[in-house]
This record gives sequence, structure tokens and C-alpha cells, in this order.
Amino acid sequence: MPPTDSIESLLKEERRFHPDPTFVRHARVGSHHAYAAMHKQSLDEPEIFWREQTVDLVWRTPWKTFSEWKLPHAKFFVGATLNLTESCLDRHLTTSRRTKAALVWEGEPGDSRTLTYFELHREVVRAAAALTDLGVKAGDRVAIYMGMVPEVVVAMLACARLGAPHSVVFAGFSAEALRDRINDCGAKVLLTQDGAWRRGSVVPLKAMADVALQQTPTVEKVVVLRRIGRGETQVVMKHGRDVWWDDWLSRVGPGPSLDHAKAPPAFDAEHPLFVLYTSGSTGKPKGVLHTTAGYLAGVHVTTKYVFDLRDDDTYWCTADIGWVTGHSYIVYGPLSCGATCVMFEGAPNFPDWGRFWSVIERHGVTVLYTAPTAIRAFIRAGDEWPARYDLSSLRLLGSVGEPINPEAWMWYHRVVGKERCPIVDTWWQTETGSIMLATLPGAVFAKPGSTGLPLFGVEVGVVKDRGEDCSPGEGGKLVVKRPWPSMARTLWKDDDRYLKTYWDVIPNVYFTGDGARRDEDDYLWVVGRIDDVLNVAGHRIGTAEIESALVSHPSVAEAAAVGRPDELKGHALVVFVTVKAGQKAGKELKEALAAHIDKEIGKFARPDSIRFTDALPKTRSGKIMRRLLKDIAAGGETQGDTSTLEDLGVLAKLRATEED
Ligand code: 7RM
Repeated sequence: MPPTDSIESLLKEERRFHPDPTFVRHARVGSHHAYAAMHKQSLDEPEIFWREQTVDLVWRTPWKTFSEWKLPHAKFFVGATLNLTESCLDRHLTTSRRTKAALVWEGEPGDSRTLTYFELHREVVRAAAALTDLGVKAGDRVAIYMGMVPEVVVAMLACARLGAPHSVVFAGFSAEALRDRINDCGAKVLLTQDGAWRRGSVVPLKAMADVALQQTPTVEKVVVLRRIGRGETQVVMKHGRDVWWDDWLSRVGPGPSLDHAKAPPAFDAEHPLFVLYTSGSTGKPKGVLHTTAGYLAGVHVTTKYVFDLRDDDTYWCTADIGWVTGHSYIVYGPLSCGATCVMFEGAPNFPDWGRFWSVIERHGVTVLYTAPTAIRAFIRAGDEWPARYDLSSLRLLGSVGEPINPEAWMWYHRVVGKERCPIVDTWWQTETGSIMLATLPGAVFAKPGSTGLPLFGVEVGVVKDRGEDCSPGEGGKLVVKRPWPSMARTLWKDDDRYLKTYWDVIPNVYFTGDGARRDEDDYLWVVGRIDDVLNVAGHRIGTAEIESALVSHPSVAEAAAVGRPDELKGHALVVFVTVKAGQKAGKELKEALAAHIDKEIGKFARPDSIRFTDALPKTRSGKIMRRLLKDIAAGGETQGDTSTLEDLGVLAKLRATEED
């Protein structure tokens, strides 16, 4: 079943997959009853629940009050102080985890590195001291524009240790996108690398950063990691501003500067931890702000239960560090649990479609967390690829990023999990910080395509516009009915937009932007965004961002971007463009526009189809009717009301536009 299938057919999905009895016997939560009791306690007696569940974390001052809530500002673990990195690193050093692998890293070209908890801690302490040396103080923002290298984890943790919020910018973003994010958060330092490997070629990150840095007045220093280190990656170092990573670190050799290895500063529970930009339904990306204690508690508890993590697991989350999944489930969650994390720099299909399976075989991965878009690509590549490798180490599979359609679920279950491994679908968002809905493995059965039940502390609803609950099976808006510890605290310097986007849409609840249904068993089925945000191959992107990028091209008068359901990517991106008078619409302009998007946003946002048109369908008040464009993009008849359409003739003309 492709993802285009309607929710009606999804709800007819009657297969149930019960976890293997051996898995259940050892599971942390071994029955639906146990899950329900914990969930109930987490809502009714949150103080007791969270006190118990966070005892492993390192608190300098214990919290007095669980939460204080006054819109828009939520506080959790009020009164506590902590240094988050002590929970992720220091606490393991007095146990046998001291010499355990924290990161098992594999580079795209096949090089590899392992960092034990001891080594990772030492690197983080050095980097924190070196950041201090650059003048970074608690509260200063540090931008990170790096690929999937161990140093990016070191960099994030070093920032956290100093209380300097990091803002990681996905290495697939363009110079312009980097510039805007740096400027929005006012970063003082940028950490980057000469280049990043991407399917055998080099993405020149430093050269791209240099373009951004021409218009980023707040950045004082730039640290450059040598990842490629070859002549072909021409790096120009600006005197007084740029420093090579190794030179930067060697300035703080062992000695007094490492004093704070033992006692890093403690911060308030609500001290800002990071800003991560994500797409919204209007043009400008939103700087989602997460703070320290609540975020840590959320990712710690969810990592432990959702992945059922054990000390002997080898856990691999395939997400990129530039997205929230990389933050929460490569770095903060797993390290706070003392897990061994595989980190992989490359792509699933380089040098061939066997690469992921080869990583699993060679490292003995036990828990795999990946995305439906990857699974669908693997299905297309053929079963022979996974069949060539020994995947018997796997014991648990996870999915995140978009709805996993039943066909992909079944393939994952059969071909990867050999019908032995539970699959845990996990629904959450950049804004939620940690996993909110899941089919908790060992505790509950899975239904292919359903994202399951709410996790601890999470109370969700499926409601109508005014907040009335929908009946079972009825489609509505997915909301969260009470604040939870790992929720975003605000949007960077924009409380108003935070309130408007999430809390003012439906009375008294957090609005997720997703549509969903809840079935008779209380299982949730998330169908995707109901606003103008698309999910293209797991990348969340606002149609407004694409449109404003297109319109910034000198030949373009107007543009509308819509998604077309795509078997592989979730959404394919279709854009309708009207050109300015005297401009020639044609193949050449199409190529120029594709290149323009690459530059303004990044290659991942390149449209799958660009269609020129004389006019866009609009309402009388001038609003583009994207709903109609969506139908046209999908190749079907336009559905629903066209009475608000100003000029009916536009539709016929649009259908006649050429599809490439
Ligand atoms: C973690 C992440 C969030 C949006 C969210 C949904 C969609 C994510 C699932 C899902 C159905 C899932 N953060 N989404 N996971 N839809 N089932 N298991 O992806 O901020 O980048 O995107 O992604 O629409 O609102 S995100």
C-alpha cells in the first residue's frame, strides 16, 4: 500500500503484531497493564513518577516543584540546578562504562573511530575549555555547521557543558539558509569543517560558510575541522577569525584550564540548551528553543523505554545530527542512558544499497532507528541487498519522521526484522523534544501504520476546531492537552509567534499541526500535516519557504508550492510558477530555478516538478488556492468547492501545463 492510501483504508488494517514472548520476558515494561499503570501515574502523580524516573540523572540541586505553567512560559523541575553533560558523561566514569564505547563512528570512505565514555568526556572538556578561550560564555549562542563526524557530538556537548546554547544547522542547507539561522540566533562562534563527504564527493562546507559569513555580523570566531584534508577542498582561512580545530584544541593542553573537568558549572533547570530551526507554515523558519532539565528528562526516559536500551546494546539511529532526531536520539538520550551509539557519516546507497546492512553486520547493531523514506527506498532497491548480510544481531526496530505505511511496515518486519523484532513507530516533533506516541515494545501489540499510544506524561487528544473531542475513528486535529517536560519553551525571541502557532489555535491545548484519528483501542493514526508544511523524504519544509525562495529569483512573478503524494519520499514537491513579463518560461529557466532553490535552501528542497502557468488559482481576496493546485499536481480532478475561485478558466489552463 503506498502512502497515498486514505485513512479509511488504513483504519481497516486489522493485523496485530504481538511482541515475541522472549522479548516480553525481558522487556522493561512487559504488559499493556504495566504500561497503563505507569502512564496513569505519570499523569496523576507526576512528582512521584518523574522523581523515580530521573534518579539516574545528576542533579546538583534537587527540584522542589515539578512544574509551573503560565502561558507562554512553562517551567519544569523548578528550583533544580544541573550540568546536563554530567548526566551524559561524568556519571558513567565512575562505573564500568568508563571504558565502554560511547560512539562507534564509521566514515563514508570506510574509516572508523571509537570513543569510549572516558575519551568522549575528555574531548568535551577540552572543547569546552577551548570555547571558553574564544570568549564563549554561558548564554552565548554557538552555530554548528557540520556533518556526521564525532566532533559534532563533541561540539554540542561542549556547548552544553558551558551553558552556551548551540544551533546546529543541517549540512545540507545552503549558505543563505545558514546565514539566516546564524543571524536569527545571533551566534558568536561558528564551528564547521572543510568539507563533508556526500556519496563520494565533497560538500565544501567552509566555502559555503564563508559566503554566509559575509553577512553575519555577530560571528567573531570560526573553528574549522579538517575532515577531508585534501588539496581539492580549497579552504581560505581568514586571519584573526578562523582557526583550525586541532590548533584550537591544542591551545588548551592538559593543565589548569581543565580544572572544570571535575566541576563544570551548574545551571538552572530552565537554562537554554539549544535552538533548532524548523519549518513552519509561514516563510521564516522557527527557532525552537529547548531548555535543560525538562528536555534531558524527556529524552532520557523515552530512550530507555522506547528502545528498551540495555548496557549490551549497540544502538544505531540513522538520522542526521542537523535534525531534532539526531539531537535527541543520537546524542542526549542515548548518552544519558550510557548506551553505545553507532554514528554513520554516509548515505544508505553509497557505494551501493548494501551499506546500511553492512554497517549492521559489522558493528553488530541490536537496535535500529530509521525513517519510512529510507525503508521505501530500500524496498525499491530490492530484497537482495539486506539478504546478503547477517542481520541476526537486530532485536528492535524503530521508525520516525512520517507515517509508516503498512506496506513499508510489513517489509521492515519481514525483511529486516525477520519477523522476530518488534517495530516501534514513534511520533514526535522538533517542538516536542522527545517521543510522544509509540507502540511501546514488549508492552503492547503493533498495528502496521499506527503510531500507538501516548508515552509517560503525555495526554493527547484528537479534536475538532473548537477543541471538542472527536469520536473513535473520526478524523481531527492532534493536540496535546497538558504541558510536558521536554516541550519547546518558546521560539527564539518570538514568544508571540510561539503562542500563535501552538497555543492559540485551539483553546487550552497545544496544537501539533497534524491530523489524526484515534481508534477503538485508543491507538493513534497520524495522517500528516494539515498546515502548509510538507514532509519531503523526512525533511520538514514549509511551502512558504519554497515560495519565497522562488519569488526571490528575478524572473519569477509568483509561485505556489504544493506536495504530491509520493511513494518514495512521502511528498514530492510540485511548484507552479508565473514569470515576469518579458521572461521566457522554458527548460533553461527550470534549471535556473532548481539551482536557485539549491542555493537558497538546499538540494533536498529541489522541486520534483516545476510547472509554468499564466495565472494561479486565487480567491477574490487574492489567496492562492493551494487545495486546487494539490489536486492538479496529483493528476486528478479538482475536488470540492471552487466558488471562491476568482477565475474558473485558470483551472483548465493549469491542467494543461506541462508535467515533466
Ligand atoms: C521527529 C520529527 C515533525 C512532523 C510531525 C509529523 C511527522 C514524525 C511521525 C510523523 C506520522 C510518525 N520531527 N511525523 N514522526 N508522522 N508518524 N511516526 O520528525 O519536527 O522534523 O517533524 O513529522 O507530521 O508533525 S520534525
